[in-house]
Amino acid sequence: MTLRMYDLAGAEPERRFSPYCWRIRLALAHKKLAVETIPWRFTEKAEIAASGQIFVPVLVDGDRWIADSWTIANYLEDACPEAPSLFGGPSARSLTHFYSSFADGLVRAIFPFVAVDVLNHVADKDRDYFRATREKRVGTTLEAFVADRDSKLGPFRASLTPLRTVLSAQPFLGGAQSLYADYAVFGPFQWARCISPFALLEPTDPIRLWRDRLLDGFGGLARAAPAYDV
Ligand SMILES: N[C@@H](CCC(=O)N[C@@H](CS)C(=O)NCC(=O)O)C(=O)O
Repeated sequence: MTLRMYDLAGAEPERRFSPYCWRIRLALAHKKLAVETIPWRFTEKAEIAASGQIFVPVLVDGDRWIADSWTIANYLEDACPEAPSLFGGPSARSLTHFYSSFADGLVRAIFPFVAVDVLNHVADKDRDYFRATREKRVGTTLEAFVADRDSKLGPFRASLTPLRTVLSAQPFLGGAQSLYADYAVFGPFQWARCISPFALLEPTDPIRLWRDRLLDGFGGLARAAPAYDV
């Protein structure tokens, strides 16, 4: 397989910060697949037009263009059955869909903390697009949206209790080893640390310790990315 992946980048080409792309970076590593990542900016829609949609990640396998992280994860699982399973079996695949969807919700839950930090890292040519699309979505300016983020931190951390309970009892959501469920939930936390100095998690939080284990996975793949030490 010769794989390429369009991967969201900021003003600095090496600052890769999409929560959805990070899931797939780790999924590819789990499957022991090499990939060429192509830095992509929000406004470069023409570059991924062959995928028939406007979001990354987009994986290109020969003449196949595959979009949407959940679709890509399933594609990798089916295309490489001999490599370590991303899901751990058919029932686990169905259960993992929930983790993927839960992680999408985490992206929405974290955005009120990092919205302006994202804006500050996007490429110049993306700034107007990012601000306009996101302000339309949240119904206010990005600055107003994050203004009271300190007061939202306690409720956010409390909302993570189910995740914390499980990760206090076992090293990974997958058990002794990480699986795609881990990569899906890791993505939003990696997104946040790649673009924001705001500490979402306390240093001793079992969720942070789990996140750090994933940062160290695959030879420190995710830790090597430009990011803040939070
Ligand atoms: N459901 C998609 C969501 C992907 C997504 O929202 N990607 C963002 C980057 S984090 C994007 O490409 N946004 C382009 C835009 O907002 O125009 C997936 O799971 O891959």
